[in-house]
Amino acid sequence: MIKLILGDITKLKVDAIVNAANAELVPGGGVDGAIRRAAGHELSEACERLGGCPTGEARLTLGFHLPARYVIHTAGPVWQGGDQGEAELLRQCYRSCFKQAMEKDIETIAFPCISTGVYGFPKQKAAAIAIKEMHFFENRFSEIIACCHSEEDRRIYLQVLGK
Ligand code: AR6
Repeated sequence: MIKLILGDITKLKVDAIVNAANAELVPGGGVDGAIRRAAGHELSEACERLGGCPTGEARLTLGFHLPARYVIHTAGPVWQGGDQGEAELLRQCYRSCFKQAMEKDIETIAFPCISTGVYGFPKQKAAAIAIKEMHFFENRFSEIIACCHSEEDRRIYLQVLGK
Protein backbone atom coordinates (compact mmCIF):
# COMPACT_ATOMS: atom_id res chain seq x y z
CA MET A 1 0.00 0.00 0.00
CA ILE A 2 1.24 3.49 -0.86
CA LYS A 3 0.22 6.14 1.63
CA LEU A 4 0.62 9.86 1.11
CA ILE A 5 1.13 12.10 4.12
CA LEU A 6 1.94 15.74 4.74
CA GLY A 7 4.32 16.11 7.67
CA ASP A 8 7.71 15.76 9.27
CA ILE A 9 9.41 12.48 8.39
CA THR A 10 11.40 12.48 11.66
CA LYS A 11 8.18 11.91 13.60
CA LEU A 12 7.14 8.72 11.80
CA LYS A 13 7.06 5.41 13.66
CA VAL A 14 8.09 3.22 10.75
CA ASP A 15 10.78 0.59 10.28
CA ALA A 16 12.84 2.95 8.11
CA ILE A 17 12.87 6.53 6.93
CA VAL A 18 14.88 7.62 3.91
CA ASN A 19 17.24 10.58 4.10
CA ALA A 20 17.98 12.83 1.10
CA ALA A 21 21.69 13.08 1.86
CA ASN A 22 24.77 14.14 -0.10
CA ALA A 23 27.40 11.81 -1.56
CA GLU A 24 29.86 12.63 1.22
CA LEU A 25 27.26 11.86 3.91
CA VAL A 26 28.30 15.07 5.67
CA PRO A 27 25.77 17.20 7.55
CA GLY A 28 23.44 19.27 5.38
CA GLY A 29 20.26 21.28 5.70
CA GLY A 30 16.73 20.33 4.64
CA VAL A 31 15.52 16.89 5.60
CA ASP A 32 19.08 15.76 6.38
CA GLY A 33 19.46 18.49 9.01
CA ALA A 34 16.09 17.61 10.54
CA ILE A 35 16.93 13.89 10.68
CA ARG A 36 20.35 14.51 12.24
CA ARG A 37 18.88 16.81 14.88
CA ALA A 38 16.19 14.32 15.83
CA ALA A 39 18.42 11.23 15.72
CA GLY A 40 21.27 12.70 17.78
CA HIS A 41 25.04 12.81 17.32
CA GLU A 42 25.23 9.01 17.06
CA LEU A 43 23.72 9.23 13.57
CA SER A 44 26.38 11.64 12.32
CA GLU A 45 29.07 9.40 13.79
CA ALA A 46 27.59 6.39 12.00
CA CYS A 47 27.50 8.36 8.72
CA GLU A 48 31.15 9.35 9.14
CA ARG A 49 32.10 5.70 9.51
CA LEU A 50 30.34 4.86 6.24
CA GLY A 51 32.66 7.22 4.35
CA GLY A 52 30.21 8.40 1.68
CA CYS A 53 27.50 7.15 -0.65
CA PRO A 54 27.86 7.66 -4.42
CA THR A 55 24.90 9.36 -6.11
CA GLY A 56 22.12 6.84 -6.77
CA GLU A 57 23.28 4.42 -4.07
CA ALA A 58 21.99 3.97 -0.52
CA ARG A 59 23.48 3.21 2.90
CA LEU A 60 21.77 2.09 6.09
CA THR A 61 22.26 3.21 9.68
CA LEU A 62 20.25 2.80 12.85
CA GLY A 63 17.74 5.52 13.68
CA PHE A 64 19.18 6.09 17.19
CA HIS A 65 16.83 8.58 18.91
CA LEU A 66 14.28 8.58 16.09
CA PRO A 67 11.03 6.65 16.35
CA ALA A 68 12.14 4.89 13.13
CA ARG A 69 14.39 1.85 13.64
CA TYR A 70 16.59 2.58 10.60
CA VAL A 71 17.61 5.47 8.36
CA ILE A 72 18.42 4.70 4.73
CA HIS A 73 20.62 7.47 3.35
CA THR A 74 20.62 8.09 -0.37
CA ALA A 75 22.35 10.79 -2.39
CA GLY A 76 20.09 12.17 -5.09
CA PRO A 77 21.30 13.88 -8.27
CA VAL A 78 21.73 17.64 -8.50
CA TRP A 79 19.46 18.92 -11.30
CA GLN A 80 21.61 20.26 -14.12
CA GLY A 81 18.98 20.71 -16.82
CA GLY A 82 17.99 17.09 -17.35
CA ASP A 83 20.57 15.83 -19.82
CA GLN A 84 23.08 14.57 -17.28
CA GLY A 85 21.24 11.35 -16.45
CA GLU A 86 19.40 12.95 -13.54
CA ALA A 87 16.16 10.99 -14.03
CA GLU A 88 17.94 7.62 -14.12
CA LEU A 89 20.01 8.53 -11.05
CA LEU A 90 16.87 9.49 -9.13
CA ARG A 91 15.27 6.17 -10.13
CA GLN A 92 18.39 4.41 -8.84
CA CYS A 93 18.02 6.18 -5.50
CA TYR A 94 14.55 4.73 -4.95
CA ARG A 95 15.62 1.27 -6.11
CA SER A 96 18.74 1.29 -3.93
CA CYS A 97 16.67 2.26 -0.89
CA PHE A 98 14.16 -0.51 -1.52
CA LYS A 99 16.97 -3.03 -1.96
CA GLN A 100 18.56 -2.00 1.35
CA ALA A 101 15.14 -2.25 2.99
CA MET A 102 14.52 -5.76 1.65
CA GLU A 103 17.85 -6.96 3.06
CA LYS A 104 16.70 -5.94 6.55
CA ASP A 105 13.11 -7.24 6.44
CA ILE A 106 11.77 -3.72 6.68
CA GLU A 107 7.98 -3.70 6.29
CA THR A 108 7.21 0.01 6.53
CA ILE A 109 9.31 2.71 4.86
CA ALA A 110 8.87 6.46 4.36
CA PHE A 111 10.46 8.64 1.69
CA PRO A 112 10.90 12.40 1.45
CA CYS A 113 10.80 14.05 -2.01
CA ILE A 114 14.43 13.24 -2.81
CA SER A 115 16.42 15.88 -4.78
CA THR A 116 13.54 18.37 -5.01
CA GLY A 117 14.85 20.81 -2.38
CA VAL A 118 18.41 22.13 -2.48
CA TYR A 119 19.21 19.88 -5.46
CA GLY A 120 16.54 21.53 -7.61
CA PHE A 121 15.02 18.51 -9.39
CA PRO A 122 11.66 19.58 -10.91
CA LYS A 123 8.94 18.46 -8.51
CA GLN A 124 6.52 16.97 -11.09
CA LYS A 125 9.18 14.89 -12.79
CA ALA A 126 10.56 13.71 -9.46
CA ALA A 127 7.10 12.75 -8.18
CA ALA A 128 6.40 10.70 -11.32
CA ILE A 129 9.67 8.77 -10.81
CA ALA A 130 9.03 8.29 -7.08
CA ILE A 131 5.48 6.98 -7.52
CA LYS A 132 6.47 4.66 -10.38
CA GLU A 133 9.19 3.04 -8.25
CA MET A 134 6.87 2.85 -5.24
CA HIS A 135 4.30 1.00 -7.34
CA PHE A 136 7.00 -1.37 -8.59
CA PHE A 137 7.96 -2.40 -5.02
CA GLU A 138 4.49 -2.03 -3.53
CA ASN A 139 3.75 -5.69 -2.90
CA ARG A 140 7.07 -6.27 -1.09
CA PHE A 141 6.15 -3.94 1.79
CA SER A 142 3.15 -3.53 4.05
CA GLU A 143 3.35 0.26 3.81
CA ILE A 144 5.30 2.68 1.62
CA ILE A 145 4.83 6.27 2.73
CA ALA A 146 5.43 9.29 0.52
CA CYS A 147 6.07 11.98 3.13
CA CYS A 148 5.54 15.44 1.64
CA HIS A 149 6.64 18.45 3.62
CA SER A 150 4.62 21.10 1.76
CA GLU A 151 1.06 21.42 0.55
CA GLU A 152 2.42 21.98 -2.97
CA ASP A 153 4.26 18.65 -2.92
CA ARG A 154 1.18 16.90 -1.58
CA ARG A 155 -0.93 18.29 -4.44
CA ILE A 156 1.62 17.14 -6.99
CA TYR A 157 1.73 13.61 -5.52
CA LEU A 158 -2.06 13.41 -5.43
CA GLN A 159 -2.14 14.39 -9.09
CA VAL A 160 0.47 11.78 -10.04
CA LEU A 161 -1.36 9.14 -8.01
CA GLY A 162 -4.49 10.03 -9.96
CA LYS A 163 -6.49 11.01 -6.89
N1 AR6 B 1 10.29 15.89 6.65
C1 AR6 B 1 9.98 15.56 5.38
N2 AR6 B 1 10.45 16.22 4.31
C2 AR6 B 1 11.27 17.28 4.54
C3 AR6 B 1 11.64 17.70 5.84
C4 AR6 B 1 11.11 16.94 6.93
N3 AR6 B 1 11.39 17.24 8.21
N4 AR6 B 1 12.45 18.79 5.74
C5 AR6 B 1 12.58 19.06 4.43
N5 AR6 B 1 11.87 18.17 3.70
P1 AR6 B 1 16.37 18.65 0.63
P2 AR6 B 1 17.75 17.46 -1.69
C6 AR6 B 1 11.71 18.04 2.24
O1 AR6 B 1 16.85 19.99 0.27
O2 AR6 B 1 17.05 18.37 -2.63
C7 AR6 B 1 20.95 18.58 2.10
O3 AR6 B 1 21.63 19.66 2.64
C8 AR6 B 1 11.88 19.28 1.39
O4 AR6 B 1 10.69 20.07 1.44
O5 AR6 B 1 16.41 18.23 2.05
O6 AR6 B 1 17.83 16.00 -2.04
C9 AR6 B 1 21.82 17.35 1.88
O7 AR6 B 1 22.87 17.26 2.79
C10 AR6 B 1 12.07 18.64 0.02
O8 AR6 B 1 10.81 18.32 -0.55
O9 AR6 B 1 17.17 17.48 -0.19
C11 AR6 B 1 22.29 17.53 0.48
O10 AR6 B 1 23.47 18.30 0.42
C12 AR6 B 1 12.79 17.32 0.33
O11 AR6 B 1 12.70 17.17 1.74
C13 AR6 B 1 21.18 18.25 -0.20
O12 AR6 B 1 20.50 18.96 0.81
C14 AR6 B 1 14.23 17.26 -0.12
O13 AR6 B 1 14.87 18.52 0.08
C15 AR6 B 1 20.18 17.31 -0.82
O14 AR6 B 1 19.20 18.03 -1.52
